[in-house]
Amino acid sequence: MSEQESVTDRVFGSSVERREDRSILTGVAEYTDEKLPDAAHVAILRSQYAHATLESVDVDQAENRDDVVAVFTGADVEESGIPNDIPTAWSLPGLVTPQYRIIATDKVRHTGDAIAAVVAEDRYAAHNALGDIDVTYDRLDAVTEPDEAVDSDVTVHEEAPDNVAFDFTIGDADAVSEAFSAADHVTSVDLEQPRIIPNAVEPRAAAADYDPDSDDLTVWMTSQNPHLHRMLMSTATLGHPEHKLRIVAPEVGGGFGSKIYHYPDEAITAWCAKQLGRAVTWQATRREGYITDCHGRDHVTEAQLAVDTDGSIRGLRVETHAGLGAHLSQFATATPSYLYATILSSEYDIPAIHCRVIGAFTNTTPVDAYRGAGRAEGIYVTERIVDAAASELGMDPAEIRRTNLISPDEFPFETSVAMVYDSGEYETAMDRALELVEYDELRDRQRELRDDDRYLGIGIANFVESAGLSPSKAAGELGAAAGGWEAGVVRFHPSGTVTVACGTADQGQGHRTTFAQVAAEELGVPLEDVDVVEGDTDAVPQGMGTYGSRSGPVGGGAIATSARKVVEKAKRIAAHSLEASVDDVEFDDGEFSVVGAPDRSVTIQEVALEAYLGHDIPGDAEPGLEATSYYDPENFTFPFGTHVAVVEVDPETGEVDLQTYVAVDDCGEQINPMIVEGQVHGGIAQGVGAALYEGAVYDDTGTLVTGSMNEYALPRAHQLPDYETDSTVTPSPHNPIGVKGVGESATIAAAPAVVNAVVDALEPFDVDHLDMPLSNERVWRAIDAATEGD
Ligand code: MCN
Repeated sequence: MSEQESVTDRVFGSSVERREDRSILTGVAEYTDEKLPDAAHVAILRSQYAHATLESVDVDQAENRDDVVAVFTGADVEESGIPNDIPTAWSLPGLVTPQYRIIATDKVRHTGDAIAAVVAEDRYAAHNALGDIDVTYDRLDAVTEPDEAVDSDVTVHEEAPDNVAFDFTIGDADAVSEAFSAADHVTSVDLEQPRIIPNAVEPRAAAADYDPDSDDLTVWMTSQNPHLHRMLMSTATLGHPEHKLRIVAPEVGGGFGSKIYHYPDEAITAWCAKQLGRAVTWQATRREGYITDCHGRDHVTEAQLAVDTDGSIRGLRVETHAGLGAHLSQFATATPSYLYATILSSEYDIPAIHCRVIGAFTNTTPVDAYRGAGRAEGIYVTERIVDAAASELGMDPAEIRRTNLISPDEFPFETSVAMVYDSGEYETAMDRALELVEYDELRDRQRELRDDDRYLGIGIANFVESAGLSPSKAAGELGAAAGGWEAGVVRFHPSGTVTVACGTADQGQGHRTTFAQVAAEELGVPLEDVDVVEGDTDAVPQGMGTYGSRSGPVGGGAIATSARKVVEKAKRIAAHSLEASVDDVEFDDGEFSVVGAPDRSVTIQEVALEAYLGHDIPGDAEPGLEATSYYDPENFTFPFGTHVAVVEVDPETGEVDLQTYVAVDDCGEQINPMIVEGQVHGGIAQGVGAALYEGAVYDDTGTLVTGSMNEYALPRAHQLPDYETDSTVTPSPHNPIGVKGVGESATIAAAPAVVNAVVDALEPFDVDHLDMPLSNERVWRAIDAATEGD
């Protein structure tokens, strides 16, 4: 334990070192693929085509190989009689939900669809045998773009002849029409947000062990939410009794949303283990991950802003075609509807907003939440169109934002898209960001440089994020098949040390550190005396998992609530042994003492021992000292902030040089400022990646052209500047520890900040919008088109 970690004085809020790092950095940490070293290996045959009828699947030759244990097809899975239907976890009115089989039987709808599974003695044998499976396809035309899908002759699912899975609207259309009629000016922007492919360090993996005698099935897997995976595998795909199914997420090398979902692959792996009565393991290759891990974004949007000449925004109208891919992933419905449309107000008081989203099936990898999910897409629309309006009105982008900011005395603030923001000091954060970047000086410099044909651009993005989906009842009324609560257990051991268990599941966020900080602070015990358990359905009673920046506010809230229950009980026991009334006992820094008689005191560790001895506790108290809470927040938390990007664009090459990046974030109380800063750093990289480099490309046949890291451009360290980060602290008034989420904030802010900066740089060329990714070619072509004939 480092010296820093022993600090118990206000451990909440201090930058203690991450406990997780030593084992990760020294290679001691164990990942799924290492869990069953003697297991047989599963390899999965994927479709050669994006859209085809399966005429026949001949596995004889593969089966006859010496090193092959078995080969299974979709027909074998059907015959086994399991439910075999990966479900969506969020229904919408009129939603079309075609069956999503774990191995295809009659038709394949994207190149990631599974056609057969080989089990062999080793990984190479399993992959080699895939080549011996003979599939006869009847190839069909494919559709890949969501806006084209709804007018296409191609039908992905017979249940949805026009490829429309849902048609969602929110907001008051009449009020928006009135706002547009009354406004001085209307700004329109058409924009596309391309697909993002998640790139965790560890590709997805599963390992399964089945004991036919006890019927116990254990699955280790790369999971962001083991309990949800257990429930879905039990009820929807495998039909294995939930209490006989254990899901364990060991070290998970990053997720970014992609490991939330129940994919066919872990069900196939577990099903093979059951069929064979033998341990099996499956590890995705990177290429396999690119065509099967749910992608993010894929929006085609038309937006209009009604605004007066003084910059006051009157209304916003948005219509989006959202790509869902070939199958409905669990949150594919909620992400482009509720998570997207309800954040369109950003930090502004917009009196009328209306949004329509058409969710469309295409012959592509399923689309679901990716870091920033829905909120990133929504904030991008608003922050782009506000900039476009500023440009058309001849206003400074900072000033149009300032004109419309929700002021601190307006909280709780109800937006016109159904959110009630909990707290915010938007102008303070924005002023701080502008001060750090030296905004006024930069504008002067921009003017000077333009005289020398140099093109500096300054991009501002304000944002609000809805973090920690809740409350459960409201989510249920809107169609969710999952709750917004989190379970937290705080258990004293007789010797005075503490185990905390939480239903969240870390993939790199540092929960073992921050959750220990929360418990240590509440209980007044040394940090090193608290251990944190996560990611195992046998060790944690229940849980909802880690996504949507919920673990800090909701998991942390559950742990604090349990710790407070423990302290309450301990106080009664302490009062009993101090022979004082409970009302006369106070608790401070791990010690109970009698008010006015500080020498009459007992430590919480002494009380813990007494609680387990049970010799001298109040008559109505049970022995033991532990508590479990299912904390169900009354609302989301709403982190916010302002990011500013500064770029210089080379007009000869179109190259964008990202020179400066300033981020001011407010995530309420910070459990661990160093971890918060790390989250902001990682988030900026992913937002910059989306703005400048990333973006999946399909050809017309539905083949993923950017199918590996050779073609899909991820941001490299040398392409990112040193970030300047700062924060303000506006606690969430309803969260037990004042915490708001932070895990996605920077990804949400970075893409619009960078795109706004590039478009600002190109103002002299009258370029009013460019779609991501802003590759050199795309930027150069825009400049070239603008200067043609010059
Ligand atoms: N935290 C804090 N103070 C706050 C808020 C949070 O100290 N006011 C701490 C938390 O205790 C936690 C971390 O910051 O250790 C992130 O907290 P939170 O914002 O609650 O987010 P989650 O832990 O729920 O993580 C999910 C979020 C999401 S949605 C994605 S995507 C993402 C992200 O976190 N994926 C990540 N950050 C990631 N970081 C890594 N290393 N790997 C991923 O896959």
